[in-house]
This record gives sequence, structure tokens and C-alpha cells, in this order.
Amino acid sequence: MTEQSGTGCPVHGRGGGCPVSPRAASFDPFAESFLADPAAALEWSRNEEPVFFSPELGYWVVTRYEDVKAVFRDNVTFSPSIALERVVPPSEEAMATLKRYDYAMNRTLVNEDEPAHMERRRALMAHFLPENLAAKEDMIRRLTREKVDAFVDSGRVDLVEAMLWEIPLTVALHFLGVPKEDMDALKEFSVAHTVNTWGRPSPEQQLKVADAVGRFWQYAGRVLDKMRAEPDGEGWMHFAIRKNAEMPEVVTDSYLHSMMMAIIVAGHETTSLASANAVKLLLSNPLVWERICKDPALIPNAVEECLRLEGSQMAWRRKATRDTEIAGVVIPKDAKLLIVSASANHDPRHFENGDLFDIYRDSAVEHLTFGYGSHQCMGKNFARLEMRIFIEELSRRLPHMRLVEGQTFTYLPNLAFRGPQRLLVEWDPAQNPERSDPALAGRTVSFPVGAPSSKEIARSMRVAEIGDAARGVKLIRLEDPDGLPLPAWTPGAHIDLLVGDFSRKYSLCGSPSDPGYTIAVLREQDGRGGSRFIHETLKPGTMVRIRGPKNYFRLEEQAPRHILIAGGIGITPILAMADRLKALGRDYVLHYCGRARETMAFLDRVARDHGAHTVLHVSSEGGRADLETIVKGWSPDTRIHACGPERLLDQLGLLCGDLPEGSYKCEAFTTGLDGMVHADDTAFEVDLADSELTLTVPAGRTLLETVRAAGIDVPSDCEEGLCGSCEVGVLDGAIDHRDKVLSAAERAEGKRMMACCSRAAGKKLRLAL
Ligand code: FMN
Repeated sequence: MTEQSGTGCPVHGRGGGCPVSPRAASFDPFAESFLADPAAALEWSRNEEPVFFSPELGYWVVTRYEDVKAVFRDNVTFSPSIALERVVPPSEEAMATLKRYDYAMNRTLVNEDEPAHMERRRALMAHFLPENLAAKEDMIRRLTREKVDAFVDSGRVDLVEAMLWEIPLTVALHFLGVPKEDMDALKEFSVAHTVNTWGRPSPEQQLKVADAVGRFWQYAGRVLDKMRAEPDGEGWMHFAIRKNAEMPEVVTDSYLHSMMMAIIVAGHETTSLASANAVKLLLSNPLVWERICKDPALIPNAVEECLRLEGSQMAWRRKATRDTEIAGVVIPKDAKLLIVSASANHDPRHFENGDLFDIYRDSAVEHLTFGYGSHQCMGKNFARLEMRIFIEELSRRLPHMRLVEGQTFTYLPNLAFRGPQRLLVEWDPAQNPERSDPALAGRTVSFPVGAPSSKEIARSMRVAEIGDAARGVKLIRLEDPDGLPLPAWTPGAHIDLLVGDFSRKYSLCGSPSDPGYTIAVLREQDGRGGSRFIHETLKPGTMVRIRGPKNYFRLEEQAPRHILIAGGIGITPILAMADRLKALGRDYVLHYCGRARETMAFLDRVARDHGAHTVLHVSSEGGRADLETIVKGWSPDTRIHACGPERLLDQLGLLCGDLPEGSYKCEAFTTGLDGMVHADDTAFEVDLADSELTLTVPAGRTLLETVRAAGIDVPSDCEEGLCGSCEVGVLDGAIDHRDKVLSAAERAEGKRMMACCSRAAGKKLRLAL
């Protein structure tokens, strides 16, 4: 905290004053402007003060991705016990009202500490397994069709009122085994519960809300009694009731009553709001909506991207159980934390172009809208299933639907949940496609339950131009066929090109301000066939699919001095880096090594744009590079970036081994590994600390495959040990590193490993997963 406002932090103030900055002092998560766009409202915090104390709320607010995730991950230091605490303590009258109804909301899955939480979670989880959820698809689809049938010819509707509120509620009640009762009363109860727990009601509102919450509590009790009388009933609450009889000390009576009330809200409100946010976001981006209407295979990842950019769970709460630190800020024991996923999900430190709505983003699934770790939302796959069906049905039957112009979106003021209260859409019923093709209304596109696999996410692009960059090197420019804006990229980034049945990575080497992406592909005559296929089949107009861009080779552009080293086709990312350093006016030298001039791509461009900064090392002309001398040019303010063949990088790795951490970075185009598992590999055990699981990684299987099979989401990309995206933290145990990502120092430290290829050097590893 840097600026003075006079409002002292109650904690640090004791020891001489930790001033609260003016922006922290004026933070108001109930304000209309905040609710309209929480991520934008907290951009200042992500940039300048990622953990701040809000005197108004009495909470420490955490806004960056890694910090929010770290708090979710450590549910011992950061207890969930206050997750359902009222933000505003109730007035005496409100308390009296609640007491009249014997209101006694207590522990539920969301606000429970260990070890009770995991024990109950394990006991109650079976119903959420994918096979049990898949069976609900028909019901969700039937309900959706009934609702759409009712308004499809009307031309205008409020989607929240017409379907997005009620279907998730009906589905939740069905899943729980709770009889479908007065839906209007349940709506009133849900809103009251949200305002009571996460809102800032005025004294008058408090009384009304307390009365509704009291009635909700009584209702939950009555339903529970009725359900207890049907011992063989179906649904999750019946299952919990039977568990209560089987293990009363784990699934207790008071737990059942609290859970009954909380789950009715948790099970549907979040899905309703998330669906409304998603449809609003899609319709606000007509080109994206049009794409989805044409290609429903894009829906699962579009749903993830909607959950990332505008999730329904905005923020959640934790309480520190000991003195600790987040991002260097001292957090005292008993401090309350507001961890804002809506901000974390936009954090550009984790999501490249974090504010961009990109349905092709293959890291969208890493959003924190479902939380993370052992308290992650159990119903996440249920929410995904419903949202996908809503969007699939609407996009098929009403592709010409649009948002009613000029409407203002309002949000229920509260700390936790966010979604528009109304969503007015309109269309011309005469244009309904099912009028000319009646079978269309009953057609179905189904998606597998669970998170979309990044392997299924790809953007269609058209080859705009193709030419020669050198002998055996094709220069290819790709563009979006509909002119949809492409994600921005930074030097060092690459795309995955999917042609035929293979995927290959190519570094971007045009200018970041070009409307398309440019790559240069070397034909590798004795390769695996991918580059040959590209050379032989791509023509102007050919459609290809790509993933990315992603950058695992970032330029440390802040450094004043740079040595760039390119070997052969490794010039592609290095050239983009040289362009950037030139634009920034940095001191740089580009060493470009190759066998013969005619095979070296971009020689003209290099001479034109970087002539005075370039040293060419052409071996056919006796100009082989002396790497030792080049590396000797290093000084503490210099960064070295290199890309090229394995032999060059191996040599540089050795020469740079003693330089301080971060001085040298390289990217390899191949690992030299022959497959990810070897014949002489042996089995080993892994303890997953965050998930409380122990698994055996057998010989013949990778760590990545093993943890995924146990339902743990670990992102991955190349699965060749090159990209670093499957990195996992190692808490204990010796590692057999096989990747090309970590430096010698990072390997020696032994704190991380690449799950796709590296293994245990001994019998066991303990991982931060
Ligand atoms: N190969 C190129 O020809 N040009 C590139 O710009 C390029 N960039 C790459 C970037 C990364 C991050 C990686 C891992 C590899 C890159 N490659 C590049 C290598 C190709 O992905 C691929 O391995 C090569 O074209 C050989 O494929 P083939 O064996 O199927 O013919």
C-alpha cells in the first residue's frame, strides 16, 4: 500500500500504520458500476495492488489469478468456514425474525474445514460422476425444447424469465429428488438467501429477507421430513439421507438440513446466471454467435470461455487460520479474504489477451469460476451440460436472435453471484429456420460430459498467401475467413497448425500488427511427414485449422542489452524478437547461423531491418559460429535468447549454465526423445497433496496420463516435453527430468517437472496437485 488516505488498516495500523490507498478505501463491490464489469473495475488492483485491504468491507481483496488459485489450493491456511457468513451482520429485529423460524444454517460442503470436508465429499460424490450426469441429458433437452416451443413464434422474450431461471431449478430439484413445488416461492427464497448471505440489505430489506429466509429454512425442513419417509427415493438428497443413516457422524442431521437449503440455491442459481451471462456475451458478439450457429462443435469451449470472461460466481470468501503472506502482503491470522475470480479470470499474467473473448482459447478451462482444489464445485459438469444444451438449442432454432437494443442490464447487488436479471432478445419469427425445415427443431448435437479437451479446440483459417522464404522454406500467411479479429501475439509465440491428421507447431514471424498470422515452414525431407505435407498440399485458399497463439518463449524485453542466436529455421521466433527490440530501441545483436545462404530464410529482411546489428555465420563460407566467444559478450544487464537445432542449444545450455537465473532462454523445435515412455521405465507412486489422492504411475504410462485418468485436470499442449504447459509443482522426491524446458538450475532445484515426459528418479513423488 503506497498512498495515504488517512483510513488506517485495522491490523497493520497497530504497528505504526499501514495506510490504505484511496482506491482500496473506495472499493465497493455492491456498486452498480462494479457489478456491470467487475474485472474492469479491478484492473487497477491487478496491476498495482493485487492484495489490498478494504476498510469498508473488512476484507482483504485478492485479485490476481495465481494468488486466487493459491488461496483456493490451501484450504488449511485459508479456511472456507466463512463462505456462508453474512457479509452484513443482521439487525436485532432480523435476528428475532430468523429465530422465530428456528433458523440454524450451519455447515455444508462449501464452508467446511478438513478433515470433515473431504470425508463427506467422498461419501457424497458418486452422483456427480460423468456416467450419472450423462443420463440427465434427455431430461434437460426435453425441458429446454418445451420452453423454446412456447416462445419460438413470439419474436421477443426475456430469456431469463422464459427458460434460464426455471430449467436449472427444475433440473436441480430433480437431481436432488426434491418434489417440484411452488417455483415462484423458490425464486423468492433463492434471492432472499443470496441477499441475506452475500448482500448489503438496508434495515427494512433485512426484515423482509429474514422472513423469506426463515420460510425457506422451514420449507427445507418440511421437504427433508417428507423425503425421510421415502427410504428408497431417488436423487442426491435421498442418497445423502441414506448416508446419514449409514454414517451419522459423517453426514449429520444438522448438516442435512443446512445442505438442503444451500444446495437448492447452489444447484441452480449459479447455472441460471452463468447461462444468462453466456447468451448475453455470445449475442453481443454477432460474428462469434454466427460461427457457433454454423459449427456447434465450438459450443463446449465457447461455454468455458463464457465462464471465464463472465462467470456467475464472481468472488468467494476464506479466512486465514494463521499469520501468512499473499504476494508479499502480510495477512494476519483471522483476516477475512475476498478472492475475486471475476478479476483473476481476466488476469493477463495467466490468460494471454485476458479481456479478449476468444472461443478458441484452449486455456479457457483454467478459469476459476468453479473454484479450484478440494472445494471445487462438484456440480461443474452439470452446469456445463445444461449451458451447452441451452446454447445448442437456441443457436439451432433461433440463429437470427439478437439482443434487444437499448436495454440496461441489472444485477442483484451481492458479493458472490452475478448475472443479468433480465435478458431481452428478439427475432423475426417468419425467418425461423424450422418453418422451412420442420425436422430441424428435433435435431440434436450431443457433447461428451466434462471439460472440453484442448485437442478439440481449433480455429479455421484460410491460406491467404504462400511463397518461398529460402530454398526448402515456405512462407505462409493465414487469415480468418470472416475477418474475425485474431488474438494478439508477442514475439516468441507459435501456433499449432492442424493439417490432415497431424498437428505441428510454427513460430509466428510476421508483424504483430498484421491482420493475419505468418509462419515459415522448413521442409524436413526425413521428418515425420508433416512439413512435407504442408509444402505439397497448401495453396492460397486452402482451409486449415490452428490452435493458439501461445508463447512459451517470451522475450525479456525490459533488459537493456540482448544477444539473439538463431540456428537455421530457428530464425522464425528470433526475427520477431529482433523486430521488437529494434522498435523498443534496445541494444541488441543478432547472430544468425546456417549452412548456406540459399537455405537461410529471411536474409533480405534481416539485412534490411537489422543489418547493423547482425552477424551472419554461414558454415559453407567457413563462418561457423564461435558460441563461447558469443556467450562471453554477456554482462549482467544482458539477456540471451536462442532457437535452433538441438546440438546448438545443448552447447549453449552448457556455456550459459553458470550465468544467473533468467539470463538465458531458449526454445527447441524437437526433443530428441523417442516417445514419452521408455522400455526400461519402472512404476512409481505419486501423492497428490491438493486432491488427497495417491496414484501409481505404471511403467509404460506417463504421469500426465495417470493423473488425468484419476479426474485431475492438468493442462497440456505439445506432450513432447517442449512447451512447459503440463508443469506440476513437486513437493518431495527426486525427479528424472526429460524435458527441454527447464534450465539446469531449475532441474537442480527439483521443485517442478513436466508431467508429459518426466518421471520419478526414485519410488515416490509428492506433487502440488
Ligand atoms: N518448424 C519450422 O519449420 N518453422 C518454425 O517456425 C517452427 N517453429 C516451431 C516452434 C515450436 C515451439 C516447436 C516445438 C517446433 C517448431 N517447428 C518449426 C518444428 C515443427 O513443429 C515440426 O517439428 C517440423 O516442421 C517437422 O515436422 P515433420 O517431422 O512432421 O516434417
